[in-house]
Amino acid sequence: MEQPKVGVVMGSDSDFQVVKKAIKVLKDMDITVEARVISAHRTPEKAEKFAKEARNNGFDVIIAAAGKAAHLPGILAAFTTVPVIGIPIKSSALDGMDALLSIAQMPPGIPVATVGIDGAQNAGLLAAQILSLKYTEIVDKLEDFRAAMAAEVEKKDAKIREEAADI
Ligand code: RP5
Repeated sequence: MEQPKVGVVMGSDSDFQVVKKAIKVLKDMDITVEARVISAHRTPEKAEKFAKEARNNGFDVIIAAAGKAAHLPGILAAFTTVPVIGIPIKSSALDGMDALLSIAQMPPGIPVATVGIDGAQNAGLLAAQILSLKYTEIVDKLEDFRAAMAAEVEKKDAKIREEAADI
């Protein structure tokens, strides 16, 4: 039976602390993750090979994280029609704005779905939502995630109402 599988590629191991949040959300939903360090600039041939083989290697979605002149998501997207989600990493003097614009401002024809700066959890969730079209067992997991999130907000609401009443 086919398994949902996401490639989580980062430009450097220094991106890993942020990228972990995408991996966690995917693993919590029983989605197979292959995590890799591949640099668009330092190992361009490897980036090309990974992207060209992605569909045959069973990847349904690719998440690509990079900081600074963040060309990794765009380069991967150029070599595959598997959907690519880019995570701009806050790793430079420009606080991630450089990466955000490098990832979001793709030319027409080669889209990269871009989440916010360091928005790794949303990248994982968006990948899961895309996968849920093909693997419908993920739908319940997405709904459970949202219900848990709403329950947290309800708790916070009750707490703040109590605290505000005491001021
Ligand atoms: C980017 O440059 C990487 O994605 C990382 O965010 C940043 C710094 O890389 P290192 O110098 O820490 O390897 O390519």
